[in-house]
Amino acid sequence: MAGKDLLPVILLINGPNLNMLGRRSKEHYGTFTLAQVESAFSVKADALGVKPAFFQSNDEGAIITAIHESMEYAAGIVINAGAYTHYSYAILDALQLCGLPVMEVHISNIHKREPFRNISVIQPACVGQVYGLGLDSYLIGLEKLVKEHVRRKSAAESPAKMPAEPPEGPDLLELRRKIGSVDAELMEVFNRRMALAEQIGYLKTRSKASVFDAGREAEVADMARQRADSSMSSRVDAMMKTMMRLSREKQYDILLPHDQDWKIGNDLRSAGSSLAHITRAAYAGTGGSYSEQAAEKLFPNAKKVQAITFTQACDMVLAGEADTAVLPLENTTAGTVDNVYDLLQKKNLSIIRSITISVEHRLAVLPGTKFAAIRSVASHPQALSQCSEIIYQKRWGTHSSENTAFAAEEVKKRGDPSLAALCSEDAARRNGLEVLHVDVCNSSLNQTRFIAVAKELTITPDADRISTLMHLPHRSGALVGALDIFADRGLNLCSIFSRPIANTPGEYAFFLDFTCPAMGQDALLALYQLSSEMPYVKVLGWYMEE
Ligand code: CA2
Repeated sequence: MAGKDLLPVILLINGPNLNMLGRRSKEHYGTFTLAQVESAFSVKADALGVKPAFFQSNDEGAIITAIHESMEYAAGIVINAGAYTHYSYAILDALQLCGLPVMEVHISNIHKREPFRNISVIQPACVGQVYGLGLDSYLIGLEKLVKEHVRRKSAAESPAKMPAEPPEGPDLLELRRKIGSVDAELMEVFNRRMALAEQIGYLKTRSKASVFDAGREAEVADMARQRADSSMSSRVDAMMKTMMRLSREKQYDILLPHDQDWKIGNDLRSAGSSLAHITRAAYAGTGGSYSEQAAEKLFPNAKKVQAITFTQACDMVLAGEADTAVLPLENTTAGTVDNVYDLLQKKNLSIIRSITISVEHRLAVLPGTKFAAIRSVASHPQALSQCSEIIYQKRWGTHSSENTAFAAEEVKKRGDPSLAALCSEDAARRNGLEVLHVDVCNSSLNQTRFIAVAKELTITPDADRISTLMHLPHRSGALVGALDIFADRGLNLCSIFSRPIANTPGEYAFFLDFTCPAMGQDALLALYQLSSEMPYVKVLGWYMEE
């Protein structure tokens, strides 16, 4: 208790009729109740490092006694003496004799009301007078009093800088109980705010006004910051951001079913739901490439069509020469295949399926070649980086090829025993190469994730992953804000990646993937919100991950 005992006590006295706040005369005294005044006063007192005490009475004598008694324990008084302000010399005397610093406060602007209210007879006993700010008069009065007039029992630093002593035993319980009751109040206020947001949502179904209004949000944030202790500004900002995002979410819940013009929603709803039309699957590489293996696993009945590059495979789809192109997107060791991400940005293609396959590179040489004779290796840059450790150790030179199967072909064509290929077992066999039994991969768990892209968006009933592409606004916290929208809807982020946006230096496109069932309402609502608030949002696909 030692730390607590050191806290100066500030007594808040409310005079006659103030127990009726919130019930009548709302034009003068607002809609808040005395309980809300006391609760806001407590929060402010906590932030200022003082302990609040409360007294209200409609009786002059009782107020005077409370002032006398406060001399025993209080370090200052904040008083709204009600109508006694204007004529109680008895209260003036009590305040003067108690010798404590006193701050006079009024909810209304007493100087702009009836002449009798312009006069305060208790003013000579007070260090100041705050009026006309509604509930804030109490809080500002308290802050001024504490910061400028209250002598601390400990000569130590200010409470903002002085961390509270760690609570022990019963104190912790007591503090938790208090937090519990603050939380209950918070929930009441939260419910009220959400109910108002809901009403605004319904208004906007008619007015079509946009849900996000940066100017209005800045105003609300400023107002909140002004009501908080300056040391809490950034926390108040974070809380208000969350509050406003949740309010917007409530409004989007209401607006989505009424919005027939939402382009993404209409595209998603009119997407195909079957992959039966996929009879030709393009892949980049020759027979035996990992892309061919992925295409075979994804579409066993489709005819496999070879392309030289990833771009060519995509163009075949766009030209109608293939129904899908199977492309590698990321590898557990070597990371992302950046130019496939770039193709997803540039080409108007949708992801319709994805699969992860184990990639086991082999060291393939001309028959009869000894390991020691190898001087260089050929493969796709990804494969070279997946085998970088042995390449570095053996000081091998590297030749980059379009894909791993081409590398095997190259070794066969050149007939040079010092050149080996890093390729699949299948590619080695098809080119008559011999596989040397050496571990070449940096990691024993080497997997590559492939995607199949098509011209039309197709959402099969077993879809469980959504891939999106977004451009974010130049605002601090924009990425966190976008992620929060998904998190608030309970959606799991499974991948995030960014690439520069072509021709706009310094700007990035974000690829965000989430797990969620086909056409799940939560995902639709998150997309609806994002497409309303972000400069650019595209659904790259909603598909099944094998
Ligand atoms: O503005 C203030 O805070 C006052 O001190 C309030 C006093 C008034 O007599 C002063 O002139 C200014 C009275 C408060 C009366 O409170 C009511 C609460 C609910 C309904 C009617 C009155």
